[in-house]
Amino acid sequence: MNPPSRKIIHVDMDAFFASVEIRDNPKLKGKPVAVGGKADSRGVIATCNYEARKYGIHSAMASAEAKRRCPSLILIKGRMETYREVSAQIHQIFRRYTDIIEPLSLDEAYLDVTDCPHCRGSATLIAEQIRKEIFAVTQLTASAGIAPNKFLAKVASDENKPNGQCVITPDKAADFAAQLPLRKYPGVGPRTQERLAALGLMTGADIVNFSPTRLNDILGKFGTTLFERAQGIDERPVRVNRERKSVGIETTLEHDLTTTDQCWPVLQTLREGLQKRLKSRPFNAITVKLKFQDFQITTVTRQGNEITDDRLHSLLEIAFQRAEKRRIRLLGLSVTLNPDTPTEQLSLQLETE
Ligand code: TTP
Ligand code: MG
Repeated sequence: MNPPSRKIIHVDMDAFFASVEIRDNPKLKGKPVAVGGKADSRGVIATCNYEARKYGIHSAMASAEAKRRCPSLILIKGRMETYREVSAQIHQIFRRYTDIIEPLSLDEAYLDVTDCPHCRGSATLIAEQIRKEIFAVTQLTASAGIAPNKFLAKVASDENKPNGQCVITPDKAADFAAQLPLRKYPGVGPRTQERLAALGLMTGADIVNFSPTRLNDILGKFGTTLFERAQGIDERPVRVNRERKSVGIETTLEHDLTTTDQCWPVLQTLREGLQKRLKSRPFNAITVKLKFQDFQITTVTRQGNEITDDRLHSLLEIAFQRAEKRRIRLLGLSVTLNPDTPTEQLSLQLETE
């Protein structure tokens, strides 16, 4: 017997940081606005409004490049505190409908409303109502995807952005995944997409008709996941408190680095800073993060409760191998705290100043 179909909603605020800034300063309305670091200090764009997106500006683009594309761009530093407050407000609204909430970031969450009695159990109406309440409370718009699983709900929430929603009923799940271009599959970045395109694989349907074994050879474990997703399948539950608490520190480098020897002293400094921040709280895993000149990010994580030179070196080596001749523009170091440790959560970092 098949388990009963689930009802999952993915809610995602529209141009979140930028929308908050425009709400609080209506003079910005209708103008291209971005939130991010300064153009003259290697800052990057965290996000921008839809007017700015018309110029090709997007998250993670260098602010200097964004300014080149749109000289009239209004660049704002950002107010994390306020974004956190709004995030708390929307979560309060979510909780009126379900306790099964999995936050993905400040402005995004999955909700499992399978057993929600509101709106006669219609997830479509629940999503509509949630978006209305969000607007009433925050004057900000959200988009939503409604589907039988997380993967489809996430993709669906992008379909009618901004201020829209999209429903994928269980009977349409397979067809929807089949026609979906692979670049829209979460987890398929530009590089993976290129590798798949080189094999003639462009859509979900192409994946379904491809050999799962070969897919696994090419993409490892993700190959198996992708094969499932391409059929519209995703059994992952909505996990409450999914975020594993971590504490980290990172630095955008003054000048790009090209060797591990150059990275090593920076990593040492990060370790000192992290240890200060940690105040001897116990942890069980260590992560090194590199951002390359093209803004691609890679992370390597190893189990461990101590940041020894050896461990740090090997993490750096592994991460660095993925550079493939690209220069390093940012280095980060973080640890995953043991469960039940009181924490302050690692927040989305704006790379300002
Ligand atoms: P997103 O939901 O990815 O983007 P968005 O809400 O700005 O726009 P969209 O309408 O397309 O959903 O991210 C939410 C917020 O997280 C975003 O406003 C800024 C922040 N953010 C970063 O700080 N760095 C990043 O690289 C990304 C992608 C987002
Ligand atoms: Mg968003």
